[in-house]
Order: sequence, then structure tokens, then C-alpha cells
Amino acid sequence: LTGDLAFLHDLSGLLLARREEIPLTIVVIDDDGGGIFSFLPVASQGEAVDFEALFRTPHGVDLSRVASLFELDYCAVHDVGQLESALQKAAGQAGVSIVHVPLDATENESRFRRAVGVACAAVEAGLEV
Ligand SMILES: Cc1ncc(C[n+]2csc(CCOP(=O)(O)OP(=O)(O)O)c2C)c(N)n1
Ligand SMILES: [Mg+2]
Repeated sequence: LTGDLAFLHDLSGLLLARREEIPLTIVVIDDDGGGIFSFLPVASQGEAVDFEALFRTPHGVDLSRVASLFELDYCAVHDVGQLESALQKAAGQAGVSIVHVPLDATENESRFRRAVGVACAAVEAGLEV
């Protein structure tokens, strides 16, 4: 399970995985950049630090083209049901499979913050999460 930037950073590893026919499913959560940086204090400085260009670094790369470049099994999924099916299919296949999960970065960030808020409220209320 990896993010899109980490995946792009280590693309050359796919050559080895393909050559050795390593049975591997790579799930790429793709929010077109480093979403984690939106949770750092620097994010609130926005344009003053050129946050998008220097920290979040959206790249606009179509990751399906990475799969075709390396001739790897690939599918894109857009909901949990599709993800479950893709994981089941990939588990039955030899070699490397890429399961691509494209997300909207803004929506992803707000969902994450909501989930953290719910978890914190549950802990504060003394419930198990
Ligand atoms: C080997 C290594 N290089 C660089 C970093 C710094 N780093 C932390 S998160 C990150 C980018 C994360 O972006 P992505 O993989 O798209 O995941 P997201 O935050 O969007 O979920 C980087 C470069 C690191 N932790 N380890
Ligand atoms: Mg990302």
C-alpha cells in the first residue's frame, strides 16, 4: 500500500519485481501529490511558501501508463466493492498487479479530518474505536 509520490519515486523497483516474477499486489492511493503535507503546520502558510509547488507537488501523471510501460497487470478502482474484487483477482495472478485508487485530494483531506474527529470524540466519550 503506497501513495502516488512514493510509487513514482521507486518506479525502477518495478523492473526487478517483473524480472523476478515476484507475486506482488501494489495498491496505489493516488491523490496527485503528497497529501500528508497538508497536515503539517507549513500548509497553513499557503501561497507565501508556494505550498502546492514546493510541498504538495502535484504531478498529473496518469499511473495507468506506468503499468503499460512495464507491461504489468493494472486496474483502477473507484469504490470499496471494486477494490475488493480487484484484490481478489490480483491475489490469483502471478507477477505484479497494480491496483490504482484515484482520489480527489481536497475530498480525501476533509474525509480524513472527519474520521479523525469522530475517532477523537469516541475516545473522549470513553468508547472503544
Ligand atoms: C525514503 C523517503 N523519502 C522521502 C520521504 C519524505 N516523504 C514523506 S511523505 C512523502 C510523500 C508522500 O506522498 P504520497 O506517497 O503521494 O502519499 P500521501 O501523503 O499523498 O498519502 C515524502 C516524500 C520519506 N519519508 N522517506
Ligand atoms: Mg499522494
